[in-house]
Amino acid sequence: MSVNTVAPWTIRRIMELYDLPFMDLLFQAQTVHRQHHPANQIQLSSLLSIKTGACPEDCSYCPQSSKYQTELEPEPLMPLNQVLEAARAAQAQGAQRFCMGAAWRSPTEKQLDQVIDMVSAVKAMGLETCVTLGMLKDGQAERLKQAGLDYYNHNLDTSPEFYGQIISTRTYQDRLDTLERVRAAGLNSCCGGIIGMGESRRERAGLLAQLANMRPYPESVPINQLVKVPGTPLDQVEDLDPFEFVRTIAVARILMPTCAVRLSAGRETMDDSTQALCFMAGANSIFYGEQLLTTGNPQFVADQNLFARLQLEAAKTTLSEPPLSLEQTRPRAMVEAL
Ligand code: SAM
Ligand code: DTB
Ligand code: SF4
Repeated sequence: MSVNTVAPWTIRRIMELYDLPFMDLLFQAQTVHRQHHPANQIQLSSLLSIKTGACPEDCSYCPQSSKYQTELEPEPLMPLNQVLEAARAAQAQGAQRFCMGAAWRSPTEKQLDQVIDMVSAVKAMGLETCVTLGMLKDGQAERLKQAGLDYYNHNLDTSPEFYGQIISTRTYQDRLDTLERVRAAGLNSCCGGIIGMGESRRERAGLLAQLANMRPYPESVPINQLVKVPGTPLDQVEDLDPFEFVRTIAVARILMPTCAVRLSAGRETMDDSTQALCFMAGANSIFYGEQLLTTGNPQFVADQNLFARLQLEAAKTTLSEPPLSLEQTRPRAMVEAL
């Protein structure tokens, strides 16, 4: 088969990777990882919720949805000076990217004006910038790009088959349309999902197939473990076997060799050994900071200790490297096996 006519990843091929003996899967993932990334380097992104709660969407996992009774106190859009204070604090701790999240279905032009001021000011501090604001309309991604935005985060969350059990207020196609706008504006795409919502392994494979078959696939792929928040419809869902989460990281690494795979939400309840296995499986990015958007994340000092014990270090910025095409990035042996 010619490398120029690469077939999409099929669910069957992805399931074959998932089904490998655990050690074989990790070995393969770490081998792919080392062909494309410096060993032992982890990218550090810090998160800030710039507008919290009272969201009209019904995402079943989310404490910020207005449809569910959680303990969260809604907060309006944060003033610029507070955002910059948080960005300075994150930078002082060693964060490389500052990600600002808003609980919106989609921003109005006026809201976007305010976010644009935040993006340019954070960028001017020498931090990489990322925002997640919900669905974008025509022209909005271009405005963000002009303001100096590096990444737009918009997750597919799960497979198309399982999606209807999780969200009813926006469609899978709505998400793909926003991701298209992000790409067309020349922004880097940050797109991943949530594992442990009661989906099957086949549905996890379905999410990874969607991500890996994008052309090009996202530069940044956050793999979140569900944070179970009391009051949300998923707060009683059964715990996922940690090895299944590690397998998901490994398969993501093999399918998308050049992307940053982010070990995202869920680290607060994950033991150090599981995190180390995730790094072995090819995770090379984390959310660094004591808060995600509304829920907790490990203390700075805990992460600094973990890095010291594992001899991991903060990565150099990856922004100067242009994304490779799918054909360039899929290892030849895998292409031939398809
Ligand atoms: N409101 C915007 C949107 O959904 O497009 C942006 C913010 S939203 C909170 C960003 C992402 O956070 C979601 O797509 C989801 O993947 C993740 N997320 C939210 N709640 C979570 C939870 N309880 N556990 C894990 N990930 C979660
Ligand atoms: C992503 O994939 N995970 C982050 C970020 N992108 C915006 C959000 C995780 C949120 C976890 C629940 C909370 O703290 O509200
Ligand atoms: Fe709103 Fe985003 Fe939460 Fe969905 S995930 S309820 S869109 S804040």
